Amino acid sequence: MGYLSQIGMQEPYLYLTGVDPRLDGQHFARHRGRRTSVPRILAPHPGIPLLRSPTVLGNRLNIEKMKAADPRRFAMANALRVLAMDAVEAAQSGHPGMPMGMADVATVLFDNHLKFDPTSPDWPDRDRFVLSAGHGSMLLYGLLHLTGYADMTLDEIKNFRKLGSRTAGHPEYRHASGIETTTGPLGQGLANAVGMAMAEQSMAARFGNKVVDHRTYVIAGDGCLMEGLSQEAITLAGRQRLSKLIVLWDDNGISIDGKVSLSDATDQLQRFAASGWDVRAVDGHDVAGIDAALTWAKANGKPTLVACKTHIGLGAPTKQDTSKAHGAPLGASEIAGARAAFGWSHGPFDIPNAVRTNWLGTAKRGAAARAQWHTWLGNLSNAKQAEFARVMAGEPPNKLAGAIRALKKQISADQPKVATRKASETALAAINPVMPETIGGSADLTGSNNTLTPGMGVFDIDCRGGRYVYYGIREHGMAAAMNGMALHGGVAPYGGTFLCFTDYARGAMRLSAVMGLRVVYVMTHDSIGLGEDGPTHQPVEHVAMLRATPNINVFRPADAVETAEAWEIALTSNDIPSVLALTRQNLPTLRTRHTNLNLTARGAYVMAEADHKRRVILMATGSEVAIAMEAKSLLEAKGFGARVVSMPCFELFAAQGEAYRRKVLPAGAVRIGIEAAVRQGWDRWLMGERGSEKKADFVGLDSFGASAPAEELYKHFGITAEAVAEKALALM
Ligand SMILES: Cc1ncc(C[n+]2csc(CCOP(=O)(O)OP(=O)(O)O)c2C)c(N)n1
Ligand SMILES: [Mg+2]
Repeated sequence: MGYLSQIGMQEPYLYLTGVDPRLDGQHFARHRGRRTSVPRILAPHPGIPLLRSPTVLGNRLNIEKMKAADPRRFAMANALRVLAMDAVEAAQSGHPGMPMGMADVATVLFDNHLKFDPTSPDWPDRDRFVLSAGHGSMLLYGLLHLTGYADMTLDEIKNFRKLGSRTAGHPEYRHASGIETTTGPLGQGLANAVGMAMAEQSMAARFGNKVVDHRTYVIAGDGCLMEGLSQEAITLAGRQRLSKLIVLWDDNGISIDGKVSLSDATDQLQRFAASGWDVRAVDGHDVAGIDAALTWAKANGKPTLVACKTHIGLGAPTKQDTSKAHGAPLGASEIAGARAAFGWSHGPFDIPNAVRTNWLGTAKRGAAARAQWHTWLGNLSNAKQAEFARVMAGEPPNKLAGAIRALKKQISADQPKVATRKASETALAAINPVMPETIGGSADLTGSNNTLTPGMGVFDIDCRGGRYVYYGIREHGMAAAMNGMALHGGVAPYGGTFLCFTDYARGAMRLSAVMGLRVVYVMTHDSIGLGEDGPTHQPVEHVAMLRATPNINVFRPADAVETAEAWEIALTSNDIPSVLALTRQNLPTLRTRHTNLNLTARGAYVMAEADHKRRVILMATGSEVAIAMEAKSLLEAKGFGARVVSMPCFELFAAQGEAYRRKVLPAGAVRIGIEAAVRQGWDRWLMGERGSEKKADFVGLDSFGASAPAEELYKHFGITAEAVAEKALALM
């Protein structure tokens, strides 16, 4: 049986053969020196059916055909289209074109495939639906409203993009139930979905594939696929053979600047196929074809791309198929014309009851599946059920606190001289056995990031119970996948790279913060202290940049005890990501007296009190706390009392009450900040908080570092105890 008949497609789609597969329509025409209407070839890859692009759908005649083919779904899709047009018009901003083009695909997905239950939006075994093309937010809001999510009222739709509404310009996680992730930065949703699909597999390995058996569906646009991040996501998903990941590509050939062909000639089907995906092309307005393609996608053994050839702004008389439909209100006459084309006689925001009933009916399938799921869950032992509930709620295990306490005690007794990246490995070796939901990994720097501990096993196609992910050299993809895992729930992701390559992961790290996700970034080689690799690898502005980002805890622990404490905070903070900036070079243990209290949780604390009358406060983080301790000795030897304040986490210190901050940073003394990085971010502690400009200085860096052994670099850049003591003396 041919592919077309398999997915229920007939006229006017033809197999094309004998055409140079490297040439799409435009290239072909240009090749011959003139522009003709040579059809674009969608699938010129051996084994992939060649389809001729639908060229006429979308005009009046074909809208009639769509109606005739399936009046019920046609009307359901029109409801999505008019809600998008009307909401964007009311807001006088937004993106109507994408929802109008993808309404038919979304209708078929929700009507016949997606497993969801609006009465229980967080039901763990629901399918995940990710609108990666987040600018088409009205498609998601329309779907949530029409399928009966209680918090997505018609008023919310009418208040699209208004302050305080659930219907933000782009879908915001936690603003409304059914929004699985924040999207808008293109490509992120697609990459989140990879992590969701991995988490599903991991959870299925732990709890059985009856209790955990769901798919992840993505609607991605041309923009999502053009972003570099998509390459990382696609190749990771292909390598991991995430067969329950299904991407529906809104192949409308249009982006903001005009035709996609202005800037891209990629054969996406070949790209995905080359990365290990199964791929199919379908007419995105042919509901029977979409339905068949989804049935096929669910059955195959690889991640699946369904390229849905659509018309952006379907039905808009002059704006359809143009970038004018992308991101602006269509205007009254276009809206009226589209309504006429659809045969839609209802006013703005008015959805006829029959259509509403059909939409509400789509939720029945999920309700039945959820009832069945409860039976499966009930078949697990009580202990297993409790464990499932615990990990889904993101609660740390009872044993975690004890494990950290024991480790700290051990470190204070042994007083090892180790790099904090090594201390992090030691902490993980204590944590991972008592916290089975952790999923670790590294972007090809496992041996440098020290992220792998014994017994984790490797997460792989035949070993979904493995807890270590070889992410490959995909920092951004790793970060976005970790976001997806955290969003999915049930797992606690952490992943490593060099702190300098925060830049590569930044887009997704920002979204960890925006969404408030428990994701732990293990960022090693955190300063010039990494030595010989030189300026390209030596972060100087990264800690400042991370601190400038709201809602991230940035830890720069001074020794192995602080490292263990930072891990405890990171894993028990369920609504904020954490960055652990860790050294390559060895550091002494400074916390030699054990206390059960997690001092790092205060953000800053007195590491060593002044012996003589306090004249100086030395504030430092990470590797520079040891330098501050040496400087203290130099000053004390001269009779000047110096307090050393370790500041492993600015954010947590800033969150302490005034009384505590005053205790740590009292008025009067000279203040020196020490950090092998740029000064930005330090002035609050140096000059604010009862400090004064005349009595404050900073020892750090304002250039990119250099290539040499670490010790030489510290001397070269003047980050030494002597330099610190000198600056303090100069201010007294
Ligand atoms: C990372 C990122 N870069 C740029 C944008 C701005 N932007 C929003 S939509 C869009 C075009 C996307 O084109 P496509 O996905 O084809 O959407 P369509 O026009 O088909 O709806 C751009 C550039 C963005 N949202 N995210
Ligand atoms: Mg597009």
